[in-house]
Amino acid sequence: MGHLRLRLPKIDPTPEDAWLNRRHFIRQWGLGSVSLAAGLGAVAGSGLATPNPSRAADDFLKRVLKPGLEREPLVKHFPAKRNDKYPYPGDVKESTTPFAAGTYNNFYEFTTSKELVWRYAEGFEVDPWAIEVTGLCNKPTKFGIDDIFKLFGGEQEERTYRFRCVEAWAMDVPWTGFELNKLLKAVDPKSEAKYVRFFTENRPKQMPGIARDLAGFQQYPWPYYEGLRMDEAMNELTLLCTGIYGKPLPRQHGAPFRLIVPWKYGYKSIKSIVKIELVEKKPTTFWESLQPDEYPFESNVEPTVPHPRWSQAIERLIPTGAPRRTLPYNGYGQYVAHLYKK
Ligand SMILES: Nc1nc2c(c(=O)[nH]1)N[C@H]1C(S)=C(S)[C@@H](COP(=O)(O)O)O[C@H]1N2
Ligand SMILES: [Mo]
Repeated sequence: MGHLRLRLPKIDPTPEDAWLNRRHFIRQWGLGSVSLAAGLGAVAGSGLATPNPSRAADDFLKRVLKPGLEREPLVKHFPAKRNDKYPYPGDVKESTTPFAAGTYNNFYEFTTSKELVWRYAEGFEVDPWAIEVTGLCNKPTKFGIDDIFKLFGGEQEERTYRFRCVEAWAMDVPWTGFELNKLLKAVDPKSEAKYVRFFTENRPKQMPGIARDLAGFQQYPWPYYEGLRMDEAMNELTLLCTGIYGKPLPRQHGAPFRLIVPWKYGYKSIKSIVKIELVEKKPTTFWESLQPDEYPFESNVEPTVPHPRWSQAIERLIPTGAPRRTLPYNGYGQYVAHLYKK
């Protein structure tokens, strides 16, 4: 993405996700072979002589997927009740993406190496935390973690959505969260509020990607910021997401609170949100400000509109790399196509 030229798909063979069936993954993506056992040993610190590799893999998984929020009584809100009204659409019968998603992340505040985000984010403090909701509303409010769970914890659901990155990889994961419209209604938006802006935390001391850019590596306009139209933000599909796989979000997935907008490319689903602002005029976004022709404000998933540098017709599932057809609106047209009728 962005100024860095993006190679597609960008998979660096690193030991960190060796607990996956890495060889299969690598073969599928045409990147040669790598030793699974050596990789696992490097991670678990026990080398090839690991007496019980499955236990090592298990411990590794626990470390990788460590929830950001762990204290009582918040954790009692997990797992949330399942909502199967929105099963992931499409023509392929995969099960949910196995935990692979936690070692393949985009979160540029930490690093541009997808396989390493989870590790760079391990020291990121997510409790205490607050989301300030401000701008064109009658009741601007700063919601702390406890406020959010007290007000909306009971409204949490688990939904498995298809998730599609603009880089043409995709996953199916069960998110936990509640509809963003509930939070927005709580601040009583004014009628002039036509757009919603979102901002990620900006904490260079704990975000090495930002620190590196402050030292002159890239001219990214931190903090990361995104935007939606008001009607997109109010749509039933749009989640303020608090968890994945039935537990609070791990840091690499955007703990403690991130957006999920399943019919748009992944960069719209902004992570670790600290501020939401209701505005009248169409705002710009982080990626749009860098490359408007590649990452426009709307950015709905659309197979017939290629990215300037690659086709969007096919996507590849992590972790296998299995191809499948991209669907218009990522398969969610019945819920959102009406928003875009001209
Ligand atoms: N703050 C912030 N949010 C972000 C990003 C980011 O770099 N910073 N990357 C985006 C992109 S490009 C994608 S594909 C998704 C990835 O979410 P995941 O790591 O939970 O799969 O997060 C999005 N949200
Ligand atoms: Mo993405």
